[in-house]
Amino acid sequence: MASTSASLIPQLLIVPCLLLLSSGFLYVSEAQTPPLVSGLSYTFYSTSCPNFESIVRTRLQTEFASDIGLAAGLLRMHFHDCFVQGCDASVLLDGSASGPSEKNAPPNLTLRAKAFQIIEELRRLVQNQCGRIVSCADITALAARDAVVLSGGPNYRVPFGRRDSLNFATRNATLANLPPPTANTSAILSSLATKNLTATDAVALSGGHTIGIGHCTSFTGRLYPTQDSTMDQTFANNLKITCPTTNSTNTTNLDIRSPNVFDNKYYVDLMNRQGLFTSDQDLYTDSRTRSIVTGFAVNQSLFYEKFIIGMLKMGMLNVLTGTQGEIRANCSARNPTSSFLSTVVEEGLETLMGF
Ligand code: HEM
Ligand SMILES: *[C@@H]1O[C@H](CO)[C@@H](O)[C@H](O)[C@H]1NC(C)=O
Ligand SMILES: *[C@@H]1O[C@H](CO)[C@@H](O)[C@H](O)[C@H]1NC(C)=O
Ligand SMILES: *[C@@H]1O[C@H](CO)[C@@H](O)[C@H](O)[C@H]1NC(C)=O
Ligand SMILES: *[C@@H]1O[C@H](CO)[C@@H](O)[C@H](O)[C@H]1NC(C)=O
Ligand SMILES: *[C@@H]1O[C@H](CO)[C@@H](O)[C@H](O)[C@H]1NC(C)=O
Ligand SMILES: *[C@@H]1O[C@H](CO)[C@@H](O)[C@H](O)[C@H]1NC(C)=O
Ligand SMILES: *[C@@H]1O[C@H](CO)[C@@H](O)[C@H](O)[C@H]1NC(C)=O
Ligand SMILES: CC(=O)N[C@@H]1CO[C@H](CO)[C@@H](O)[C@@H]1O
Repeated sequence: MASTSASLIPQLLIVPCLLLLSSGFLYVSEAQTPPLVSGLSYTFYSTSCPNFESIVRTRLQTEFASDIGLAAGLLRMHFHDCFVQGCDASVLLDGSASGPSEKNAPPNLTLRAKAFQIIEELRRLVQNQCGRIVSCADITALAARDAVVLSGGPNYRVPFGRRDSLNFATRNATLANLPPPTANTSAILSSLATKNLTATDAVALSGGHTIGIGHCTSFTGRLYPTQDSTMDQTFANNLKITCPTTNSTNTTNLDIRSPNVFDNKYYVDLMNRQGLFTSDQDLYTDSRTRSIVTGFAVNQSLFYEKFIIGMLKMGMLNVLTGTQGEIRANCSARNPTSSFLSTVVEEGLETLMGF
């Protein structure tokens, strides 16, 4: 009996320590964390919606249990949102008669339809509990983080306080801001440089392709009419079976080694000439980024650290804060023209009663 309880004590001590480790945020030191844009904060909803993170996490656990592919859809959604016009949920707005929306521009054609529905479902759950306090842009940023974590990737804290745009981005803005999969490293680096993202950020963020799928049309230019010389032959042969024609509607995994796990295998793929897109494989071909790829391939912790830094920077691109934009009551639509009542709901009754 005495020995049992004696051995129990260290166990009780160890368990919370392990929990702390696994739920902790070990990958990025305080010093490396990019400074927060004014208006964003790690405690933004801690009194106004303390359960925000747990509501989202619980729901996504359920969703991913039935379709882990959704995690990839949600991660990509945040990327597209942030790159086009800023992380303002503009990607979620349905098109209007005034022009084609971001949702309808080619790069977005493959954003999983289900991912839009999930964001809206999360909004409903969160706003049912907290009121119209939490923005669709923040939900999108948090869902991306949880997609990473629940796919086995690193945890990190997400700053909140983003507000939702009043307008959607045009088709032209979308095309101008999202590099195509046919882009070489020069094009990727200069595109990301316009967002103040470095070569390390570019390589780390491309590691998002450690999960998810691509359509044949995104890479058959590397197979036909002539095969890209930087592609492994067996890999190419298999892709030709999946995509017998350039217009095949099939899809294939972005990371052949561990397609549903958020790990560093994407970089191992690149070193083995098994990257799917030109934009991926050229990161290993190009001398400016090759050593970064190799560094991530041999050190997953290093990848995680740089990925988090990249995600934090990306997640702060051109955000709306304070009284800019609005908090949407429906992620796919701008709020009906601001009425006195909706202002009261959003600003809180306290403000009104203060008069
Ligand atoms: C660097 C430039 C990038 C290019 C050129 C690019 C291009 C693409 C393309 C063409 C697809 C496949 C679309 C399809 O054929 O269905 C895709 C999928 C994906 N991308 Fe990227 N991407 C880039 C950066 C990123 C970033 C920064 C992230 C997130 C951190 C990301 C995450 C994803 C994910 C998770 C998928 C899979 C989506 C799914 O399975 O539904 N990508 N990307
Ligand atoms: C969009 O881009 C196309 C091609 O570059 C151009 O012809 C068109 O005028 C642009 N449309 C708008 C609304 O800027
Ligand atoms: C990269 O692509 C651009 C076109 O987007 C092209 O002008 C340039 O020559 C390419 N660079 C290399 C090194 O292939
Ligand atoms: C990049 O940094 C410059 C200088 O700090 C800033 O003026 C610019 O707005 C930044 N660009 C983006 C897209 O954040
Ligand atoms: C889809 O891929 C399978 C093999 O994975 C192939 O047999 C089939 O022909 C492809 N279908 C189309 C429409 O390309
Ligand atoms: C693809 O194109 C070929 C002709 O090039 C056509 O016969 C076939 O029906 C097309 N398939 C799809 C899925 O569009
Ligand atoms: C891997 O990267 C981490 C994070 O930067 C670093 O602390 C560690 O020393 C690296 N490990 C090796 C074996 O280089
Ligand atoms: C949200 O907005 C979209 C686009 O206007 C609309 O189709 C949908 O019915 C709205 N959802 C709700 C719950 O009002
Ligand atoms: C896809 C598209 O055209 N636009 C958005 C983007 O995602 C899904 C997939 O097709 C569509 O249902 C939605 O209309």
